[in-house]
Amino acid sequence: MKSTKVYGRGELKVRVNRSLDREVGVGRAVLCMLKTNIHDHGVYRIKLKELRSLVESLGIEVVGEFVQTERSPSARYYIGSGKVKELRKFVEDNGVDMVIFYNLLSSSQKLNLIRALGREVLDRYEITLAIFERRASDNLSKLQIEAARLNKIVPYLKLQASLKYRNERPFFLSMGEYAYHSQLREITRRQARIRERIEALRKEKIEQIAYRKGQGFPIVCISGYYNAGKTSLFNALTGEKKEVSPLPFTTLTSKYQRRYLEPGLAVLFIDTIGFVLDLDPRLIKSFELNLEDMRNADLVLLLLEITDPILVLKMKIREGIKLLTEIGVQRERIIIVLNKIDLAGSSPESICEALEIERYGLPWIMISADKRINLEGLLQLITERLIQLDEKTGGFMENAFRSPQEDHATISPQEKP
Ligand SMILES: Nc1nc2c(ncn2[C@@H]2O[C@H](COP(=O)(O)OP(=O)(O)OP(=O)(O)O)[C@@H](O)[C@H]2O)c(=O)[nH]1
Ligand SMILES: [Mg+2]
Repeated sequence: MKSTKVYGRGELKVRVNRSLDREVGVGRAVLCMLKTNIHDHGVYRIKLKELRSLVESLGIEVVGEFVQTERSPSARYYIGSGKVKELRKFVEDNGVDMVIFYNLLSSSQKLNLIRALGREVLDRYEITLAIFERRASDNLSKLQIEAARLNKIVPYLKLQASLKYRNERPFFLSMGEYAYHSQLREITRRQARIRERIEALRKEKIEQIAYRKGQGFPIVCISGYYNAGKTSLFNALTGEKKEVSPLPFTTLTSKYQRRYLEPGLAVLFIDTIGFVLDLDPRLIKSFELNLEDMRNADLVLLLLEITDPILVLKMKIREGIKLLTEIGVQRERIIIVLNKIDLAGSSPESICEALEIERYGLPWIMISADKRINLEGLLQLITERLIQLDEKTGGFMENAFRSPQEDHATISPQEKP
C-alpha cells in the first residue's frame, strides 16, 4: 500500500475532537460510498438508503449521493482522488456542510478527506454513535456510548497531534504539545474509569442472568432490526408501556418483564437494542452487555418488517441469523417473526413465498404487534418450541410451570424494568 501521509503540519480547519452530538445534527450532507463488489447492482442501494434514513433521523438534510465502484479502497481517501475532486466541486457548489461515508474510515483517511474537501467528514460508525447519544437516557447506555466514542477519538487525536507537533520539538516539548499530552492522559484515565464501571455493571448483569436462569423460567429475547417493532411486541405481550417510536434505536438498554403463556407457564420476555445492516463489530463490542441477553436466552425472536422489499428482507434474515449465531445463539433457538402484517396488503402469504422462508429451516410466523394480530399464534409457537427444546436439552423449564400466586415471591427487584 502507498503512504497515506498527504497532509502537512499546521492547524486543521475542522476540529474533529468535539462531541459527536454537537458535531452532527444540523446542516446539509452528501452521502458517499465505495462499492467494492462490482457485481452488486442492488444491495448497495439498500445500504445507502438505510444510511440516508439514519442521517435524516438526526435532522440532517441529504442533498446528494456519490457512489464509486472500485475493487479495493484507496489508502489515502478511501475513494479515488478523481472522485474526491468531483466531490469537492459538488460540496462547494451546493453549500454542503458535511460528507458522510457509508464505509468505515481510518483516522488518516478521515484527516485527508477533511483537508481535501474542507468540510466535516463522518462515517457510518460516527452517525450511529451520534444517534445512540441522542437516545441514551440511562447510565449504562451513556457509558457504553462514551467508551465507543473515546475509542474512535483517541487514535484520531494522536494522528492529529503527531502531524501538528512533529516539527515543533527541537529539544523539548512545545507548550501546545504539553497541553495535548495532558488532554490525552485525561482521556486515557477517563477510558480506564469507564471500563471499570462497565466491567462492574457487566458482573452485575451476569449475576442477574444467573439469578434468572436459576429461577428456571424460560427466557425469550425479542431481537431484530431497529424499528421492526420489538418494543411494540414486548408491550403487547407483557402489558408494559415502554417507549415506542419510528425513530431508530429508541431502545438502547434491555427491558425485562414476566408473562404467563398459558395457565401456569411463565416466561421472561426481554426487549433489546436493534441491529443495523452491516453492523460494525466495534459497535457490537461496545453494546456487549445487551448481547448477553440474547446469548443467554432460551429462545430468540428475530423480528422483521414484512413491509420491507423482498431483497431487503432476505438480506436482513440472512444477516440477522448470522449475527445471532456469531453472538452465540444456537440456530435452533431462533424463531423468525414477520411483523406489521397489517400493512402487508391482502396477501402476506405471497410475500413469504417470494421470500422462500422455508429455506431457512426455522420456525416462522406473521403477526402485527400494533394491531395485536396473531399474537396468540406467536405465544403458541413459543410454547411449543420451548417444550421441544426442553425435551431435547433437559430441564431448563423446571420452574416454568408455576401458579401466578406463587410468582410474587420470586420476582427479583432487578428484573423490574
Ligand atoms: N403498522 C404497524 N406499525 C407497527 C407495528 N409494530 C410496530 N409498529 C410501529 O413501528 C415503529 C417502531 O416500533 P418500535 O416498537 O419502537 O420498534 P423497535 O424495534 O422497538 O425499535 P428500536 O427500539 O428503535 O430498535 C413505531 O412507529 C410503531 O408504532 C405493527 O404491527 N404495525
Ligand atoms: Mg424499541
